[in-house]
Amino acid sequence: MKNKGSWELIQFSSKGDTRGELVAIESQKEIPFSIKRVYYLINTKKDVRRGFHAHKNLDQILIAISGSCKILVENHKKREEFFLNDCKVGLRITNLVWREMYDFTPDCALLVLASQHYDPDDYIRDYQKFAEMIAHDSK
Ligand code: T46
Repeated sequence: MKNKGSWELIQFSSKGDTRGELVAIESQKEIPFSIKRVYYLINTKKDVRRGFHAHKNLDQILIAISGSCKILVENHKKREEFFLNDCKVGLRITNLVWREMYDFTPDCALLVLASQHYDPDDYIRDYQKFAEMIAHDSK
């Protein structure tokens, strides 16, 4: 996969007029891959942290459609925290990136656009194993 172990913010444009706004997102345009799956996290309880894994082969875009949450991402070089509170911004996370999501507001709806169908075997849930994989991969 191109851009493995990386992340970036993607700004979506809004087609606003006097009635309000509309944000359109298309595969291979705003989204740099073909979208095979869409899911969303809602009603996440206060003080809950989710995620705690990386993926072997998955590109995703996370968008806080309403409310806000924080995302911590980590690759072989650095850790970075993002505050997602704008439905016109997506956080793209490629494979081999550890992620944790937390500080969800009660109204947070975190939409995720994914490049692959759901595959439990694609998850790396052991942080030590993840650390070994990225250390090996960066040589
Ligand atoms: C990720 C972050 C951002 C499915 O049945 N289908 C699916 O497509 C997904 C994503 C999950 N599930 C089931 C598996 C579990 O029984 O939904 C339950 C919760 O999934 P999980 O504990 O993996 O959720 P999070 O919030 O820890 O992580 C999710 C995604 O799984 C993951 O790929 O990058 O959101």
